[in-house]
Amino acid sequence: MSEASTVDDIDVVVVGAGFSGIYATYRLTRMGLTLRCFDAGVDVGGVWNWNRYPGATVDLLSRDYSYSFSEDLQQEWQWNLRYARQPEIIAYQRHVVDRFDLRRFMQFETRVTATIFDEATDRWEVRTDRGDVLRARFIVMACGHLSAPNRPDFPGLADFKGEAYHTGDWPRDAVDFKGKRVGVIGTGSSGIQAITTIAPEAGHLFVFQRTPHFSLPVNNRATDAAVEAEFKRGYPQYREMLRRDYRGAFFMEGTPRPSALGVDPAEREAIYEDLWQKGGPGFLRNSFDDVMVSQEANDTCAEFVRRKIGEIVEDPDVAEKLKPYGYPIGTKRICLDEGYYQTFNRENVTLVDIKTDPVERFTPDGIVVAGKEYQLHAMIFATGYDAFTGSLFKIDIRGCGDITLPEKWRDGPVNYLGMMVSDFPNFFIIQGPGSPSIFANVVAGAEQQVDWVADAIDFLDNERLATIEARPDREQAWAAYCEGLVKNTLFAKAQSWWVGTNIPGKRRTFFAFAGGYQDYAGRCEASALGRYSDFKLSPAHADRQLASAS
Ligand code: NA7
Repeated sequence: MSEASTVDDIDVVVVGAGFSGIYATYRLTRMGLTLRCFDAGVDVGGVWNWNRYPGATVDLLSRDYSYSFSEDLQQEWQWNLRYARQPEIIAYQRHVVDRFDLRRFMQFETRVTATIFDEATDRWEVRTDRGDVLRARFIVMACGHLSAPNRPDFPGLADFKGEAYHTGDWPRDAVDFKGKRVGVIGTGSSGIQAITTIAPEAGHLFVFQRTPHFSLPVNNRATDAAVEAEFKRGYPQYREMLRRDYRGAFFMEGTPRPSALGVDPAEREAIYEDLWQKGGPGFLRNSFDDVMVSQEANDTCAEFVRRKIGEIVEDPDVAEKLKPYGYPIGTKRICLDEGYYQTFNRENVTLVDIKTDPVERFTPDGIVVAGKEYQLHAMIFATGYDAFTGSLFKIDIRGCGDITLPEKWRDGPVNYLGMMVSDFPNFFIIQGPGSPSIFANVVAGAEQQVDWVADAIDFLDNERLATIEARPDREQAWAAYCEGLVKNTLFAKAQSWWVGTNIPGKRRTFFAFAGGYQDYAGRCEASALGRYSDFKLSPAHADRQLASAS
């Protein structure tokens, strides 16, 4: 450990200035704690700062995907779109940071490279790529579960002379695709949004598809000022309702029936049709309770969407290639779109199947599939992320006994309450494995987790304790509980970043807590009410030594 006398000694280091980091900065500085927040980006935004690709849009209602901690803030902010696009989300985040004067705690274009725990002083030493060295009592990892782009190593990629972009690391300056031959690899949410938006501009767009995803119409539109004004009168009650929701978000009106198999086919079709027409994220959830539990029920839903694809896409061969088969609908994150399937009716869009014939190689001028070279001016990689652990493992994180986080998690990312890891005292992970994260409204989740962290710090200070840390027995119990939640569902069948199978060699684990936002928040609250007796709590190191000597 460095002994430099110039080292800042503060209470908290927050890593990341996205939704979680912004709220952590607000909440913890309002408690009077000294804090620095670092972010590698040029400004606030977190994943939204890097996801600048054309068409990037949130898949929850904007009014849900926003902070609830300030009534003034939620009353004064006006969303323009029901599902906000990236520039509007960034504008909102900047507004929050400036309104609450948080920028003075933040340092941008600075990547945290190491956080190392010193057992002798109960302090974390934090280092950055700009040469900062700090000591902090607490670390709040708010670095996002989708912020380490997955960049597959295609043969010959280094030879490609055209422009290359990743949706998760998009340039700040606008990219001009006008008249160009553009390729896209990846048809998850990012790919689907980018393809739909870029197709009208590109000269020709080639979509290289490995696995077709299920995509549903989002039915996005401008918000109505009168409707919003009326809605805002009940905002606090609405937030209260969201806190009791499985996903911490409003999934549109609808009362799911118990079973897709318990109604006759015509009625079932009418229910799916109604939800399809309404659009948005409520399609699965508001249809039938058993669609994510029973394969047979799920098949009815998947077949409905496949039929829709067949109706929308004019070329039957293209339609057939776009239809997802072989996995239950909803086990890869459902995509929401604004005319994705219609895009394939355009003359300037070509779908290339890279499942049957994988990419052979890149050449200086393009890409070769099934012996044919597709010449490209630009290639877009919409290939997703090394989710959950990718962003954490980029940092040299060492806990007690110098154990690194990757060593600790060799057999899977075990922790307690999705936030704390044994041997890593005072180290809080926001939106980490074992927390609702992607299974909930991440803004609501960030507020709930950061509030829990704030209360835990407050408790330690009041009780004159130095550290809080997960207990191994509780970690095992939490892992078993999380696993049990998905065991009898179709989610266990997923092949995607939800379980890590998109990254070669990554251990298969279902990363999110699937018991629902309300259940999760209740368990966190119970721990706090129980005075954190389910954690290992320790006095300061010097007091520990005194106690053991006497
Ligand atoms: P996703 O959902 O992980 O999608 C990545 C896409 O890239 C998906 O179609 C993958 O096909 C494809 N992919 C990944 N690696 C390869 C290789 N090596 N070859 C061909 N195709 C590949 O990431 P997104 O960014 O779209 O979405 C992530 C989340 O961000 C999203 O849910 C929102 O919450 C925001 P595959 O399905 O693996 O066959």
